[in-house]
Amino acid sequence: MLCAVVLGACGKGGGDAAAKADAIRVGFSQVGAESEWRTANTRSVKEALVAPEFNLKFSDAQQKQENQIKALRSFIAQDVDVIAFSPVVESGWETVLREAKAANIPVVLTDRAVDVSDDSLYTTLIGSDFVEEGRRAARWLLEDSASRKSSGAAGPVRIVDLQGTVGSAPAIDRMAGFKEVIGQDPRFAIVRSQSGDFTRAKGKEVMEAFLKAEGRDGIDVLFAHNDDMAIGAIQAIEEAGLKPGEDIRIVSIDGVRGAFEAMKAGKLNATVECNPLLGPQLAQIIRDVHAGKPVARRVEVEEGVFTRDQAAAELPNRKY
Ligand code: GZL
Repeated sequence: MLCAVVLGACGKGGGDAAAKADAIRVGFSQVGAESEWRTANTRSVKEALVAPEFNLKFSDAQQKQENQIKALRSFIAQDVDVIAFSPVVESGWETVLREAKAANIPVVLTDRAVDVSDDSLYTTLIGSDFVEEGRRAARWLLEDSASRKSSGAAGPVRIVDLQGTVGSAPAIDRMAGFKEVIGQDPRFAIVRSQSGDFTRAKGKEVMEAFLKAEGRDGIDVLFAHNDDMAIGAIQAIEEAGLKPGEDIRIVSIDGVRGAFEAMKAGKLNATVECNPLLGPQLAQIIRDVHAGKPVARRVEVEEGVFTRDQAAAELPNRKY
């Protein structure tokens, strides 16, 4: 076992040994290119896993789990040194991860988690605390609602919830964190909840349906699980003749450039940062795993919350 683990961590024998000796062969399966966040994440990974230290095999799954499973099997067949991937959804990974383990290829999860019965099927997870991101969005809403003069309108603050990809860790956990803070508060009611799959186009489509179902005056707040869906929803709100950021208060998550531009224009009220720039930390984790060094089971990233009044000053500092 020890010998197998050392061999696994230190690269493979056979084949073009000289090339393998020079480069850590990494198979990376990315969710897709569905959002500004994902684009920035891909750029960060590709900039960090560069030759000659790394030999990166990168695959874009176009948000389809079957494409990710195919990619992982291809990496196993190519006998890479390390597999890294951002799982599009939490479930359905047990079999292919057992194949990677049987091939003695360590697996590093980036960004999103998996739900498996055997934690030894992956070495570590590097990414954000999505539950805390959901809590932060709800805490902003509590402060915002407290600071606004009560309109005297009867009943609770009516919230519509634009969820991320169904079954994905960020969608599940952001909702859990948001509900943990306001779910039991009678001053708030989540009146509609539907997935916009983290894309602008779907976010606009779902917001149009929310407005049609609830009526022009039936929505007070939009909680969007990412900025891209919020930006799509802003278009729908404007097309309905309403003022985003005023008639409907909007809080979303990611902190991408588009969100800061929307806040600067007064159309988005707050964004909870979710840092996509995981490349350098991922590269170091892969180096350590490849060298057989122990790595932390969970590596988190530092993040903040930004509001409309901070947008203009912060925009020039944004790295994604
Ligand atoms: C979060 C990441 C999510 C982003 C979305 O870490 O998985 O996926 O919030 C992206 O923008 O599509």
